[in-house]
Parts: sequence; C-alpha cells; structure tokens
Amino acid sequence: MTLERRPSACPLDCPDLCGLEVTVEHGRVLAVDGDHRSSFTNGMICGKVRKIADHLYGPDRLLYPMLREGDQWHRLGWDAALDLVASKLEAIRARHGGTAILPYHYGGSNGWLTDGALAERFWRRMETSQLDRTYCSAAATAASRGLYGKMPGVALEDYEHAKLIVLWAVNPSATGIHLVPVIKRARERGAKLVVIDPRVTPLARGADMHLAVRPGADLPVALAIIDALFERGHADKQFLAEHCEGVDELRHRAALWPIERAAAEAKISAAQLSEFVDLYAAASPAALRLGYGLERNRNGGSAVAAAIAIPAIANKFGVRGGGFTMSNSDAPWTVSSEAAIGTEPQVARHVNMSGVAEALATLRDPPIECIFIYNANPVATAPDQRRLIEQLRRDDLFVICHEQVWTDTAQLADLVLPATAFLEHRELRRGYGNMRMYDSPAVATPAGEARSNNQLFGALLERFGLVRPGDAMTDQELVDRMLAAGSHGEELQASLARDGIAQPAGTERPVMFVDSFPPSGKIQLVPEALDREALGGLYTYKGDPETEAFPLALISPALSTQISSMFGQLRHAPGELELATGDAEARGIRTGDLVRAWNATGEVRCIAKVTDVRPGVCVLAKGLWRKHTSNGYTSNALIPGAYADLGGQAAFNDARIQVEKA
Ligand SMILES: Nc1nc2c(c(=O)[nH]1)N[C@H]1C(S)=C(S)[C@@H](COP(=O)(O)OP(=O)(O)OC[C@H]3O[C@@H](n4cnc5c(=O)[nH]c(N)nc54)[C@H](O)[C@@H]3O)O[C@H]1N2
Ligand SMILES: Nc1nc2c(c(=O)[nH]1)N[C@H]1C(S)=C(S)[C@@H](COP(=O)(O)OP(=O)(O)OC[C@H]3O[C@@H](n4cnc5c(=O)[nH]c(N)nc54)[C@H](O)[C@@H]3O)O[C@H]1N2
Ligand code: SF4
Ligand SMILES: [Mo]
Repeated sequence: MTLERRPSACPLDCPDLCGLEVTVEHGRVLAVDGDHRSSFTNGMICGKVRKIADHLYGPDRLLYPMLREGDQWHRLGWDAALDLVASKLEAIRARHGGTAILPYHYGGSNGWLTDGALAERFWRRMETSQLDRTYCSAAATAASRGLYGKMPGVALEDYEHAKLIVLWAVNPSATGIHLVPVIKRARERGAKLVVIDPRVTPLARGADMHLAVRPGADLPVALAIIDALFERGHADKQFLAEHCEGVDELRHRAALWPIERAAAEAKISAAQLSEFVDLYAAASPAALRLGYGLERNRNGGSAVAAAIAIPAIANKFGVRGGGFTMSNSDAPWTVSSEAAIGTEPQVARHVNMSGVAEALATLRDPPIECIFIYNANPVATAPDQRRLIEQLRRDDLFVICHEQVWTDTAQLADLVLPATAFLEHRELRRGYGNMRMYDSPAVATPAGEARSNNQLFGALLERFGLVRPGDAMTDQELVDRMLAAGSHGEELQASLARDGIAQPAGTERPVMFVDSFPPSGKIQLVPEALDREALGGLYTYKGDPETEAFPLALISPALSTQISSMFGQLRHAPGELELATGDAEARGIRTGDLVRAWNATGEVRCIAKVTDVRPGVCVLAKGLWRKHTSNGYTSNALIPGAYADLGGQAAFNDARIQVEKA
C-alpha cells in the first residue's frame, strides 16, 4: 500500500485551526479531510484547504530559484541563489549598515516555525531595519491588551450557550466557518442574533436585528450603548467597583453620545439602537463576537476598546457563553518563538509595514536598497498599491521574494526563492479562535526545490557566520526550546508527542471572571498608554472623511475562497465592485457594467455589481490579484497609507472614493 493517511493541522490565517487528515501517495497530497481531534472543528473543513492540491501542484507553483534579467527569468541553483543573496546583503551592509535592508513579512502560514524563528534571529543579528507588523489586529490587540491584558475571551464552542449573540464587524460564514453551526444550535435553543455590519452578510440575512452602520462609525454606537446602559440602570455597580478602573472617565466620555446622536452619525435607526440596548441588558448569557471590520479605520482602536468595554459595564461575565471574543491568541499557557531565538540588541529603525510604499520612496540615511519579502504578498495586501508597485520596479532596489507561487509580488521581484507550503514542512501552531495547539509534521514531499523558511534562514545564518554556540537550529530544537520556556511545557510536549494536539487540562473553555481574569487584576477602561497614543485621547471620535468629490466609503472584506490573497491564482472570476441600488442608479450603473473607481490615491477599473450593501458604501474584496481587474489594480490602490488611532494599524476600510461608468 502506498496510500497513507497522515495527521496534520491547518495553520493558515483563520481562527479555526482545523485538524486534518491528509491522504498522501508517494509523498504527494491526494486529498485533505477534516479530522476529529478537536470537538470544535470536528471533521468539517473549508473548500480552500480541501482543494489545496491545486495550490501545491498547480501551474503557478514556484519550483526553483529564479533570477530576473531584464524581462527574462533564469533558473538558478540554490547555492548560486544563496551566494547572490549573501553578496547583495553584504555589499549593502558594507555601504550603509544593515538598516538599508528591510525584511518584509507577515504571518504566512502563521505557525511558530515559519513566522519568527530563524528568520527573526537572522534579521536581528544582521541589524537590519525592523518591520512593525500592522496589517491586522494591531489596533484590536492594543485595545484588548490595554483594557484586559492577556486574557482569553469566550471559547467559540460556548456560543452555543448564549441567549444573545452579537456579530459585530465579523463574517463567520467566510472567515471562521465553524462558528456558523454553533450559532445555528444556539438559535435552535432560542438565542437571538444581532449583526452590526454595513453589508447584509449571510448571517445578517436571517438575524433578529441588523444594524447596517456606516463604516468607521462603530465608536459612537458603542459609546451610546455604554451611555444608555448607565442611564437606564443596567450598569453593575458592584462589578465595576470590584473589577474595573476608569469607570467615571469612560462614563463621562460616553455621555457625549446619546442614542440619537450616535444613530445619526452611524446612519442607523435610533429606535433600533435603543431596542438593542434593552435586548442586551436583558439577555444572559450574552456573547459579543467582534471582528476585524471594527479596527480598520481612523477610529478603529477606540471602537474596539468601547465595544469590549460594553460587557464590563453590564457585567455579562461569570456565565458560560457570556462576555466577548476578539482574538483568543492570548492565553497564559501559550508559547512563542521568541523564547527559541534568544534576545538581541534593539534595532535603530522601525518601518511600519502598512506604510511600506512611502518608506521605500522617502526613507534616507540610509535609503532601503534591498527588501526581502516572505510570508506576505504586499502587492496584493498593502495599502497604496500604485506607489508600491512603482517602488518595487526601482532599479536601485533589490527585491527578494521567498514564495510558494508566482504572486503579484513575486512577479515584480529580482530574485525569487521557492518556499514550502504547510503540508511540506513541520509546523507548531495555536489558534486565535480555536484555542488548541497542534504539532504537524511534514506529510508531503516539497514540490520542486522548495525550501522552508527555517532552511533558508538557517543557511543564511551559516553563510554570514552568525550561528552561536547553543543556538537552537533544527525544527526539533526550536520546538523543544519554545515548549520548555512556556508554563505548561511538559504537559504540552507529552500530549503533542502522543496525539499531535494539546491544551492544558482545565483551560479548554474558560468562563470569563470565573476561570480567567485580567493578569493585572482589573479591567482598565481608559488605559493611560492608549489615552496618550490615540489622537485627542481614547474614545475621541474622528468624523467621516467623505468629501463631495469622494462620498462613497470603500470596504474590502474577506473572500470565502481565499485567505487574504492566498489561493488568488486559482480564482478566474473577475473582481466585482459592489454598490447599493440607489448609488448605482444615480450613476446609471448596472450589474455587469465596467466601472472606474478612483480617489487621490489611485484608480481601479472593474465590473460592477448592484447589491443590498448599505447606501453610500462600496465593496471590493480584499486579496484580489492584479489579474482580477481590467487595469491591474485592486482595492489596495484606493487605500492611502493612513493608520488607525492605535497600533499603527492599516486603515483598510477607511478610503473614500467616487465611481462612474467607464
Ligand atoms: N475565507 C477566509 N477566511 C479568513 C480570511 C480570508 O481572507 N478568507 N482572512 C483571515 C484574516 S487575515 C482575518 S484578519 C479574519 C478577518 O475576519 P473578519 O473579522 O470576519 O473580517 P472581514 O471579512 O475583513 O470583515 C468582517 C465584516 O466587517 C464588515 N465591516 C467592514 N468595515 C466595517 C465597519 O467599519 N464597521 C462594521 N461594523 N463592520 C465593518 C465587513 O462588511 C465584513 O462583513 O479572517 C480570517 N479568515
Ligand atoms: N484591501 C485590503 N487589504 C488587506 C486587508 C483588508 O481588509 N483590505 N486585510 C489585511 C489582512 S487582515 C491581512 S492578515 C493581510 C494579509 O496579508 P499577507 O500577509 O500578505 O497575506 P496573504 O495574502 O495570505 O499572503 C501570504 C503569502 O505568504 C505565502 N506563504 C505562506 N506560507 C509561507 C511560508 O511558510 N513561507 C513563505 N516564504 N511564504 C509563505 C503565501 O503563499 C502567500 O502568498 O492583508 C491585509 N490586506
Ligand atoms: S482555512 Fe480555516 S476552515 Fe479552512 S481548513 Fe484552515 S482552519 Fe479550517
Ligand atoms: Mo488578517
């Protein structure tokens, strides 16, 4: 028998972290199914990963190191490719110092062996510029850590017990599918569902209430809910006194936003918002599932902070299914790759990844002469796409890209290095929704000459003579160090060795304020550091940036068929710009028309689709590739390099545009 079934887990940037059973023949993946090691994912997986063989073995897979000469690509051996990398980096370092080199990376497949690990050690020892990673969750993490510290929220399984579920700026039907059957079961048991989203998402369609807020206006809505909870006597004074600091200050700031004023700003019904407050106050358990649509605008950090303060005011904790969930990546028992790589001197220069186009164009002393991209596809995912493409084409910038497939970014590189995909290398990973940890061995033979991140950066550490005695270098050594440094290392190690899955006993479904508490002891409702960081102070609302010339708000939610831009090579359908019926009619636009969407940052030409999105809002999905529009630009060409109020977070959902028939 050559057919084997091997256990693995999916480390892609998705909260669910499915256990997988992979059918392999002669090292080649034939089929991928869900396995039953986790009761949350329990055999169900998405179509993207079920069909991952199309990604692994498709015509766009990168198989060999390739060097560009003019318009031609030439195949190189790995030795020659590494020699070239070493000589380029060395020459730049000799001329300007390491800060002229910019490593550019995001989560990739998000595990601790591919994100961080030897790559991070290499960059620190080379003393390169350091990247601030702000694509995603930077504002939300700042807010949730500021208020609650590293504290896990409601386990997604426990939404089954809720009597009220609020999906706020989150679309689990695409971005975390295992919550959908949980919500269904809760509703069968009588739970009410409220959706707060400018779009009629699949779950909004059948919800008990849908508040179609104007993008970026969640902050006043959340503050109005807080104000009304106080005013209507639903604040739990005893809980607030015992567990919270900053109560009066928050109450004072929320008082600026009576229901009518907030509803007018968010362009929703004041009566509905008022009804929501009563519904929320009366329901127990009440669970808020908060998504990343909240954070990606000028008010994003404050909006997340205000939303997660709501369950504290009414004290919705203390019961299974009560409280909130933002990300569950913070748990006291979790491990990190940091422990395995050793501490290094602080670098002198930080570059915000969401401002990469500007940084490449304007940084001096020294300018960036080499950008080394891996675990990311910035041409498809960073703001200010037009300028970024211009910069990557510069003759005096050497672009290296370590990738699995010929992405839009790889196509603009000077040197491309083939990377393994998650079934082809080992990965250690914990979920940010599902809380379990998996150790997944490589189950398939790497395609072509693909090498893992640790193979690549391990080889570079050696070439530069940067390996030190006692360094963990192999995947096994790295995993051992990470686990040994965590609080439950032995228990996790034993469980991972036995089953490939682990979670310390008793940590599976913590009840907030029964099993889990803020590490500092109290919820900081107006944390000082955040209050200093946010312009005008935390919870200060910045008004809508619409202008007469650019009145339409553009948002770019996730596609069900991709993970950000990943798998975009497999999409053949063109990208569609969604408009509301009234906005389309006013412009004489019908579904199927070619339209031009533009603002001061860029222009996109693509097909229009008239939908039930709220008036004044356009949708063009995140993660589209250049081939999906008729002028080779995507939503990212319309997104300026502007940040949210906290964490340097990219304001992906804050662009204002105009649209006309092309
Ligand atoms: N299939 C699939 N799954 C994914 C991903 C993927 O690309 N595809 N991406 C993964 C990643 S990287 C992430 S970060 C998560 C993201 O998962 P989600 O948090 O669900 O993120 P989005 O789809 O970006 O946005 C969610 C919803 O927010 C709404 N929204 C946008 N702006 C606003 C606003 O200002 N206010 C309100 N109230 N709503 C708003 C959008 O209409 C959308 O329905 O999903 C992960 N899972
Ligand atoms: N317009 C718009 N843009 C957005 C957003 C938005 O809402 N709107 N959201 C943002 C969000 S939430 C996120 S998380 C970012 C994601 O932005 P990116 O981090 O750029 O994410 P992906 O598009 O998933 O690209 C990851 C790339 O890494 C590669 N990769 C995967 N595993 C490995 C590995 O082990 N090694 C190497 N070398 N490469 C690997 C994949 O093949 C893929 O091409 O996009 C952001 N961009
Ligand atoms: S992308 Fe999400 S739903 Fe799909 S297999 Fe991976 S963890 Fe599961
Ligand atoms: Mo993300």
